[in-house]
Amino acid sequence: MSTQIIQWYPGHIAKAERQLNLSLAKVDLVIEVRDARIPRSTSHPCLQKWIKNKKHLLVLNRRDMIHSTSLSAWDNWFRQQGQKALWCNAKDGTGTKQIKEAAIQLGQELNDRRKSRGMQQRAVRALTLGFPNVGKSALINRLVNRKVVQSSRRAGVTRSLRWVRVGQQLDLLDAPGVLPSRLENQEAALRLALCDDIGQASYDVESVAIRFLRIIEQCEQPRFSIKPCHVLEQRYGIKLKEAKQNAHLWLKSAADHHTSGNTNRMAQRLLDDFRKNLIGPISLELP
Ligand SMILES: Nc1nc2c(ncn2[C@@H]2O[C@H](COP(=O)(O)OP(=O)(O)OP(=O)(O)O)[C@@H](O)[C@H]2O)c(=O)[nH]1
Ligand SMILES: [Mg+2]
Repeated sequence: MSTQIIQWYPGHIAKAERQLNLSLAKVDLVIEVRDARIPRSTSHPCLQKWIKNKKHLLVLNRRDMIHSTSLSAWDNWFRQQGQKALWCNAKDGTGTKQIKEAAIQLGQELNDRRKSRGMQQRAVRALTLGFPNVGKSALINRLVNRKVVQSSRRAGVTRSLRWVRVGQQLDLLDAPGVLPSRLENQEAALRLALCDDIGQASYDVESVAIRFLRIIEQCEQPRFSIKPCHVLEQRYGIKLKEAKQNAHLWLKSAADHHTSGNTNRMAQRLLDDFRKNLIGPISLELP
């Protein structure tokens, strides 16, 4: 991307990072949550520094928002890097049982060590860490099978730390999402904006929608699945050909049809539909 369209680092994120640094001392395990659509862009550069010698679980959430072929490709890639990815859908609960079991298993290992040193056993303390809106709070609610923490569509919902007990063996700490203070790569910033991981105050909705249309044009999906550009065409009745020539033209035509010519509202609708998974599974990053 040639021009910088996305600016951020709101004050509440700086506060979130300070809170995070204080709470890290109190936990044994970091459950890192990333967005399956953008596993690279939701990997925080400070992660290794934060984890140090703590236990670590890597969770890829929103598995329902990508195609199974992309999931397998990423899963293999992580394996090659010596990492095991736990895939889940924190909205309907798929894969969350395995996360709970893995956390408890790591807690057991910690307790075995404590026991061998003559110390009392206790529940493992885990912190959910990740970018805003990746689904950390939704995951916690799934792990306890109750709505105990607030979870909703916009980034920056969780503003303070909150401990949640999951049975006798696991204590979870819900924390606000964190972002790197600087992001040199504007392509990654665009993907974070598309996935609603950064607040809308940081960018111009129309510019982001135009760039999304250009991604859609080139989007290669696995064989037998409908191409996202065809989904767009079916959904909004605007031919792909127009978008191919000019994403601005597509937005204008779609706005004429659906939002009384208001391109800003149309841009918002397009992004909302993507975020609600109405344009089909789209991997914005592949290994
Ligand atoms: N489709 C789908 N939606 C999900 C999934 N996980 C979470 N969501 C939705 O994504 C939205 C954001 O979830 P949150 O749990 O608030 O995300 P968070 O990481 O806690 O966000 P912050 O507190 O802002 O950092 C909610 O509307 C969830 O219902 C998932 O796996 N699939
Ligand atoms: Mg939250």
